Amino acid sequence: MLRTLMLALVFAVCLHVIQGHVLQQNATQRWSKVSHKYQRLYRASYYNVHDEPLTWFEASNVCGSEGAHLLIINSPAEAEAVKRFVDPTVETYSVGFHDLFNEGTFTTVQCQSLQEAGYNHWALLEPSSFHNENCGGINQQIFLLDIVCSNHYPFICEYEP
Ligand SMILES: [Ca+2]
Ligand SMILES: [Ca+2]
Repeated sequence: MLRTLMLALVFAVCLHVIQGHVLQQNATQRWSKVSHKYQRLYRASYYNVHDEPLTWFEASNVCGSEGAHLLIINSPAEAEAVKRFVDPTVETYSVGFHDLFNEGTFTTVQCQSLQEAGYNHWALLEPSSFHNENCGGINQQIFLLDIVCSNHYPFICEYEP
């Protein structure tokens, strides 16, 4: 039941993106209230690192409440910008991809494949579990990890105007 609700939520985030415009205006309003917490680091994107560890779903909700989404890395250059920005002692951050819809097929929270998004650099031996690790994370080198969705990690939100 809980899993179904969570999947519905993630799917709603997908739709949110697809529906675009009107909802985007709401997102802009939400973001403007917390924009002072965001830094522009790479191209047009702004980033906010949350140090308080939350589950992946909670993290996704927090980013949504800020009019943003969990970080989607779209290029090695964006990964490099993120690397310079985050706390280098944190081993894992939650970011915006998962394989909740289709086991083993990882998609971003904007429903693109990792290849389409533009960054598909997995850490060594990752993805490591096809059954218990359905959410996305990054390590200190900003390589991708699959992580347990209910584990608590710091996370990064991204806002794209
Ligand atoms: Ca991005
Ligand atoms: Ca893993």
